[in-house]
Amino acid sequence: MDNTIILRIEDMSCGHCAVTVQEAIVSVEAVKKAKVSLRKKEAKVIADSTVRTEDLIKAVAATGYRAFPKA
Ligand SMILES: [Cu+2]
Repeated sequence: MDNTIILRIEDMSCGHCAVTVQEAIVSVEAVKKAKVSLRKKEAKVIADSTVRTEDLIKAVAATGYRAFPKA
């Protein structure tokens, strides 16, 4: 079963930021797909069940942006 995780992303200011965040999220092993919306300040992540939200947040943080879990 796949998990869908929504993250709130802070500090993005343009399309490049969104691409950077998206690539960081996709680089996390369990992630299958990620879609980042600059307008909504949100990332929608499809991942397998082994995914850990904190790993996603860490991957985003490593690129200089902040991610927070969204219910
Ligand atoms: Cu930017």
